Amino acid sequence: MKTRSPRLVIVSARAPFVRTPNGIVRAPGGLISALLPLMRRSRGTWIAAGADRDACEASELPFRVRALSLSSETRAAWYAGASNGALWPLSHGFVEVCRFRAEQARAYFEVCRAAAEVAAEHAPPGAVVWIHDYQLALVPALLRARRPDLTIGFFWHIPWPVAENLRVLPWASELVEGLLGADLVGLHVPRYVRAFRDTLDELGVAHVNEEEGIVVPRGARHARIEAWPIGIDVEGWASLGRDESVAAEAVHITSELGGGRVLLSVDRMDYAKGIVERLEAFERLLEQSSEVRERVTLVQIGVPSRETVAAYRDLRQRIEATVGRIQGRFGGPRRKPVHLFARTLDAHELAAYYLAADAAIVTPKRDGMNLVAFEYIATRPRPNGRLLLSMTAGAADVLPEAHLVNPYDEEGLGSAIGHVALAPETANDSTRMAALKARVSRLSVETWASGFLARLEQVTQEHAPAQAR
Ligand code: GDG
Repeated sequence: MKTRSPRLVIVSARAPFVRTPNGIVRAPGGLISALLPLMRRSRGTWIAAGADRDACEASELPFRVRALSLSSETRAAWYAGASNGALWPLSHGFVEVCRFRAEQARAYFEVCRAAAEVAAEHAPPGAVVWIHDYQLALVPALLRARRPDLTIGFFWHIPWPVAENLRVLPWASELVEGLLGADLVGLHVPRYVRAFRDTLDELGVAHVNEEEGIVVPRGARHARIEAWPIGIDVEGWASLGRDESVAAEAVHITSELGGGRVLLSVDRMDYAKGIVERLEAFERLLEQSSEVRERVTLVQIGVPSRETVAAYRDLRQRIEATVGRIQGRFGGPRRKPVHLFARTLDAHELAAYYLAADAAIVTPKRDGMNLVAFEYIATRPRPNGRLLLSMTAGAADVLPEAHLVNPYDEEGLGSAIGHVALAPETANDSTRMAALKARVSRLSVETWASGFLARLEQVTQEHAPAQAR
């Protein structure tokens, strides 16, 4: 199987493991959740650009992890600056949050060059190199210049920015040219591929539109851009959901929360996830409905994230202040309408919350895909519970049976939360959840990774020259 090939090299910003006060633990976040099962089974090399070298060396892994030597200034300017202070907000439509600084752009170029050099050094002849995400977008072209023998894939895990927004990035052309060094660029859903096409039009890059995606001729070769929706480790989550100790913990959680209805949200603390807006919508429901006041509890798991970026520190304060205000207005000695966990839970605990929740409230303002929606569905052994999902998340395009909501519509968001919290579950809900379970099963991370890698090898073997328009 292609995914077990020792010739596979993965390049990402973060390492699969990080050092914490409790020892070396799995790093949080969707990308690691997706790639770890794949790399555990392979004997390749993982190049983690921004990783803690000690954690890489100390962890006992069935594959090699290599870190770059970056100064703390370069790392901060690349990661907190150009990546999370510019590309992340730009891609999620938060243009006013973007800060474009020349020294941060220089650091971004420098880190991409360094990652390309390490990949060029470690990749065996003819290897497949799979580069991940917006922090490393220039690596494909830089690596190809050094090692034309390699097959290069890239996956962009966040939304592709609309052309109008990308226009304000001072190095938009370099970003796109960097990506076009890959043989195959994957985005989550077709609407991001359409946005990429708009970008090519805007930049005047010749391309051919095909049913599977876009073909961009690059001299003797061509780059393809296609939609490859990511999935999760379906069996891993399902087996946690069947675990007796997890089920017992779920019963315990429900009873500790007072035995009423439980709503669950799980996010990194990120402004794109719409956490404050969701809390405010819940606060309005508490104002309006005595039933919500008496019977409904919202559990918000909010893993602290990117706290070196000011916008994230401000967000955490706003979240904590909003939860405090709700508690002050509606809480009492025996009743706490919102529980906020500002920490990472272990997978067993998280699975118990997925089981305990009558509904998952997944209402990001914008999200590349959103794996929490998938995990909630996969963990539950039976087709019960409800998923409330933003129409602006990539997941909405692949999970159409969810209860879809516009996270920018205040009244709509409030009434949708009220509905999934209080309306008795019907046969229609269980039909919808059964359909969602079938979809999530088909979208496993294994299928995604092996499908992408097989397609990558296939497109590099196609020599027919593309006809540019
Ligand atoms: C990016 C894109 C895209 C969260 N809290 C805990 C915990 N988590 C895990 C979840 C899930 C992951 O983190 C979050 O994944 P998401 O997909 O929701 O979001 P991002 O981190 O923003 O990921 C996203 C993804 O890449 C993949 O392409 O879907 O759109 O933004 O797996 O389970 N895990 C544990 N404890 C927690 O407290 N164990």
